[in-house]
Amino acid sequence: MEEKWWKKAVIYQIYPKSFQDSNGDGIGDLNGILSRLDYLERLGADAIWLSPVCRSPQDDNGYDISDYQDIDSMFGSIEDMERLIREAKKHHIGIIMDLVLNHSSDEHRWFLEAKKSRENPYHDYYVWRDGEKGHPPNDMRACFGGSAWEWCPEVGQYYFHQFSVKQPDLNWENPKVRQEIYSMIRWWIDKGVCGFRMDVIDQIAKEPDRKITANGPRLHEFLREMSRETFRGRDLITVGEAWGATPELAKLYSNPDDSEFSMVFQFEHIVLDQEEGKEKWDLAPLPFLKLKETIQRWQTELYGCGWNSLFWDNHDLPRIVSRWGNDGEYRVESAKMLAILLHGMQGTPYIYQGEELGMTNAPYAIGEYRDIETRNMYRERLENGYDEADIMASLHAKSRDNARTPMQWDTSENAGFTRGTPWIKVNPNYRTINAESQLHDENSVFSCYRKLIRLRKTYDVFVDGTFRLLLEADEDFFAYQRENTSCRLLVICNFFGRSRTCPLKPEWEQMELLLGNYSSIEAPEIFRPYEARMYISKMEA
Ligand code: TEU
Ligand code: CA
Repeated sequence: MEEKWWKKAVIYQIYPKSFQDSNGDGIGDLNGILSRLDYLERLGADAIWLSPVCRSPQDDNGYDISDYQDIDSMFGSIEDMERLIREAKKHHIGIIMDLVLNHSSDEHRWFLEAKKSRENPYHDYYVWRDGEKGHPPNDMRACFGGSAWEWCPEVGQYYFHQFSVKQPDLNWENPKVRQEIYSMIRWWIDKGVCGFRMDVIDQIAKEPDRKITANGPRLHEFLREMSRETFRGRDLITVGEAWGATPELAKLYSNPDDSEFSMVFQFEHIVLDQEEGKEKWDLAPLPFLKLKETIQRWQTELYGCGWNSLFWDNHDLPRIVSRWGNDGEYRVESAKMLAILLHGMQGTPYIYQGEELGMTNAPYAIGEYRDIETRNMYRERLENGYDEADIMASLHAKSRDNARTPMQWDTSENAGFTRGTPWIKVNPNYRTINAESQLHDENSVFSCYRKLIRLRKTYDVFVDGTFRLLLEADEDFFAYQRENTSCRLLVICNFFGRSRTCPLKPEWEQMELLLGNYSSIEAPEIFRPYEARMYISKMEA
């Protein structure tokens, strides 16, 4: 297994708007991140993925970019970015940029030109269709609600947008668009970034006349061209967001021949707790056996022919300790259990800001939410007659703002995030859940993550060991083992809040306890609520 640095690395995702404000305007910024590099180095992160900081009208919190080669003034300047890249390197941390290539902002100069006339040289940078006002080309819906077609009176045509009206889809069929994008990527590579996260990259080869968005026919042709023209052969990490990925497709995306990306974010495990064929708002209990089967399939099918990303959280997802752990009595134990379970697997682990503290969801009142997806869903579901209490229950469980409340640093006002008024309310539980109270506590969630990051660098079995699921039909335990020629790793997690006797005792008796989430073990065969243990044994040479 050839050595790529990102196979041993752990990536930390920062949502800049909510990480650390440095100038008192209530909005996180680049100089705020600069001031927290010591914290990130102490955790042991090898790189930080920054959600977009480029110039944007902020309709979708920066995922609507109006200038790919300038920093939005709310986050700082391009000089601040260059300094952050330099200083992060001194802390042995790389910077991964978030590239939003499926669409731009409607305030990007390309679109401002495009809508001037059908003959404008930039018109075909976007996806236009003739039609009559009030009669869109077809009934495709946008991800944030409403039609995916917006009437543009200036040219008497519709333009296509898979996301908000202010996020017109780029036309990847147009080679000029592709070349503009490749030159922008090379510009960022020359700035010294260590990699890229590619936003909804499986949707760029869209064919709206055939209602195709994800996995379009020319997708891998475009991805291979992009790789050849930009990051291929360089020691960069590239991770594509691919909601429609399957293990078969992931073998293309993460082919070790370097033809496309290092890996993708796939979401098959993420969508398990919603009603089949419905939306994420239509809540369903987590099918635990299906979760184990899904994760096992991804681990085994990519072994030796691809590479997994490992994550529970990101800026679009609710916080895992509230979602599949227990954010009440067993918050610390379950947060650590979920960390041990994930970080023992093969792949590159991603830690989302605050996950390393066991930060929780924030059940807000509707007026305290900021996210366009949340606001549109609330309005649409009310209009469609949903019960308001049910709507709020869905938002409390799944709103993206659960992940976007400010980072909880300490017990000072606004959790040390800002001395101004935060752009979104700080979760009131910051007085008990914050970094300052955990940094020097050996039993904290933070210390558990720090140990896991170091274990991944110490034992090759985390990187190249095989994966075998154990107790497949057990309704409480998620257990697996990893093995290579020199080591065996055994991870046993009680995924729920009932104490259980574990039938794997013969397995661990000759093994060394590497890490657990309870400070001591009285009766080894009893796994307490959310108890997790990682055992290791060295094979006879
Ligand atoms: O997300 C892609 C995407 O499909 C998600 O928005 C998902 O549909 C939604 O979160 C499920 O509730 C990427 C970015 O991660 C997201 O923040 C952006 O809003 C979106 O693309 C558009 O750029
Ligand atoms: Ca600021």
